[in-house]
Amino acid sequence: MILEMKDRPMITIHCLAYSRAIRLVWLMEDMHAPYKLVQYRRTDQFRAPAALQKIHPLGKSPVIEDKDLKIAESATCLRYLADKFGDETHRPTPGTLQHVHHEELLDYVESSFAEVSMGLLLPGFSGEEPSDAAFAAMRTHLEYVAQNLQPSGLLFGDTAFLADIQFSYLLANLDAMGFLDDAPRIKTYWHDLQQQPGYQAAVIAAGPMAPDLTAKTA
Ligand SMILES: N[C@@H](CCC(=O)N[C@@H](CS)C(=O)NCC(=O)O)C(=O)O
Repeated sequence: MILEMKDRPMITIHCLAYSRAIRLVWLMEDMHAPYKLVQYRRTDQFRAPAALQKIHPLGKSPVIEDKDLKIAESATCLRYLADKFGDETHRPTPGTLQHVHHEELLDYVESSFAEVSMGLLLPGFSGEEPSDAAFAAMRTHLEYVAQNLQPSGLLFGDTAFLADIQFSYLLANLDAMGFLDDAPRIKTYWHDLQQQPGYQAAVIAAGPMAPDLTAKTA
């Protein structure tokens, strides 16, 4: 929902198509928090357009603006937004071991899981076969993620926490390329994430997290 409300803080989300920024839209929708969405198309080479370079020196998405403050890095943005709106429903209680574990998983996604995922996604996007080493590394990480899931649920229950939201973008792209086909528990996890109301609202507002690869080959 894109609202301008007088007495509530207005966050701007700079959102590239098919990008990690859709994670932030999901959280804002879950919190019913007002935000302004500025959308950018990808170039023909599937890169960010030059316009994003004017927003932040790295020229990547997401970037959020809150008055004079600009923040990149989706994990930092998620934490900032949850704190800003006093949200208590997307993280375990502070001071508990669960909370520490949640922070660990939230950081793990971009610090470790993304690199291993990109080992498959980047060759995949160029129509090349990833290396055996890349597949082996992915298997190790997908097993680790599966070990952290509740027996029949998400990471911490049935509703998405920040770490679940953070996983969504990479899982969407891995699944779109068929790289989750041999990982049934992770495939179910991704299926369950897509049933979350915040995910569905985010996709309506900002578009899908992964391009429809079947459309290209049809
Ligand atoms: N670690 C950063 C990654 C940001 C990032 O790489 N964003 C991608 C979109 S998902 C991007 O802007 N790519 C366009 C490009 O590099 O040209 C985060 O979690 O926000």
